[in-house]
Amino acid sequence: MRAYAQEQVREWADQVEGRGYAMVHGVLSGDELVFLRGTLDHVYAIYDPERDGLKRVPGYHFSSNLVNKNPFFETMFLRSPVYDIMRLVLGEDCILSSLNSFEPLKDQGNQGLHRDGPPRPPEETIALNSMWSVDGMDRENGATRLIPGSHLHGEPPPADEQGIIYAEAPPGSVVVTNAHILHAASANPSGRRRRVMHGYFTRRGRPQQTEQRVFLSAEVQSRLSPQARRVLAIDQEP
Ligand SMILES: O=C(O)CCC(=O)C(=O)O
Repeated sequence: MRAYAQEQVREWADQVEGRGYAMVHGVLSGDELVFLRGTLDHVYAIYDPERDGLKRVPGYHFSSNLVNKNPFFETMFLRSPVYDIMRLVLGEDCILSSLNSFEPLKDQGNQGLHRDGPPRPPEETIALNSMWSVDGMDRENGATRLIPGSHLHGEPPPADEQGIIYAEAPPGSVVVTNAHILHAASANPSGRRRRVMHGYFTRRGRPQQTEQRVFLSAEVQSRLSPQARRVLAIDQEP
């Protein structure tokens, strides 16, 4: 696995706290992207809201509970430098809240700006998201848009979306965001594929969006590493 200099990881963590996002290139290899395209299409096709914990999202390909879907996802969330950034901002013992995948379909996807959770408390960031780009995202296929710095106040989204930028992310890159930032998926007028996985982390002690102990099968739980069990909060309350 690729090693990253501590100073570089620190710089990304500072960006996530300062402007609210960091862009990390080359986290997934070309072979992994080929594998993920096929695997995610299979996962979308067999999605079961009852088993996987969240309703379908009309206008999108969607799956929650990815850790339960393929051994690849049982370690992906521990990968450097994404997990290192999470630990720097959220504490060594931070946990994975959910691992989902989300893709706006042609002419769909124009979400309203929102925060993932409450405004940021003055004392500390509670949660970070990581968006793992499988096909690449740009302005024509529904890139995430966000307002840099908006995690530092609790004001509602501006109607004119002033200050918006598009997180254009080539295949294999990961956009790490402060979960308190105003952001949204954009419309996908081109209909080009835009598969993205969302690895959402939070501080230990906070509830998980997917309570992993409940939603992971006995078979998956039996083969998790001790580190993965800790980060998924399998053996204790989150
Ligand atoms: O995938 C994206 O571009 C953002 C999705 C999002 O913000 C959400 O579903 O809450």
